[in-house]
Amino acid sequence: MVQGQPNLWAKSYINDGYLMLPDLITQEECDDLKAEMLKIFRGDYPCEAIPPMPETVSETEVLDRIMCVGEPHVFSPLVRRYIEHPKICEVLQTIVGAHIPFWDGGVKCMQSMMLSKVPGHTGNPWHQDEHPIPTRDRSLLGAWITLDDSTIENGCLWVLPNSHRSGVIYDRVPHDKRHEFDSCHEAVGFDDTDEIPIEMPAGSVLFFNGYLLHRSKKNRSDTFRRILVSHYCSTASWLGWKGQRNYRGITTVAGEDPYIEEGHVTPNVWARWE
Ligand SMILES: O=C(O)CCC(=O)C(=O)O
Repeated sequence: MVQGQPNLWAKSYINDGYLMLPDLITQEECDDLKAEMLKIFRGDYPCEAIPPMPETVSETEVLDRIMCVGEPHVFSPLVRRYIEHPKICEVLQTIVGAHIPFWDGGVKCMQSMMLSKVPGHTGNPWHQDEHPIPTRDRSLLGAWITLDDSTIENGCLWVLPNSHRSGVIYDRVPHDKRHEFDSCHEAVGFDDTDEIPIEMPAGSVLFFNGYLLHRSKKNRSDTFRRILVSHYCSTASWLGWKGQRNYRGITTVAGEDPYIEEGHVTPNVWARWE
């Protein structure tokens, strides 16, 4: 674990493919985000993808009905604040493109997601985030904020150390492990015996590279494992994503946007129900 030493953040991130920093988010901030998550999942914001539920429904019932909400920052000013959180941006400006010669420190966010992971919810099988979201310079990074203590029992992230190094993308296929993982396809073709769990206290942030193989397992505890994860890359990278030559549903969080003349689009909010 590296803390308070920006010169070591980049070294550690490049070498290991991930960097875990505790205490970036205060307990109070975690509580604010958890309260906002409840509103979002209950359907308090007018949004076609998330039909409203009555206010009388319990927190567990609200969080149980949806596994993941995509792009909540579009309608939630509070979530929007966290994709631009000053402490997170300080780290991003140091590590996102640290491997790229002459990188100017520019960082853009192209996606946010909130996962509820109540007891009994399944995990997410092996994958690399650059598989669906390819950058041109291997700069994709996930910033995974845990709002609860994230443990092996409640379904923390597992990573395969060094798997980001080769630059190889492993293809994803349907799997038959629905007792453990959700319906997303699973990356295959590598040896996963060296995987390690990343247990994290609430308020910690895991920064991980888009080529790093990672997964999470089923929540077998009686506690929630709520998270907000946002994905970023260098501002200079075109984003050939969602059928676009250079996807423009982005928020610049550090530096200048060299493609500003291409304008912006508003990301579509979505929800994954199983
Ligand atoms: O939080 C999880 O269980 C999975 C998150 C993930 O795989 C990701 O953010 O890429």
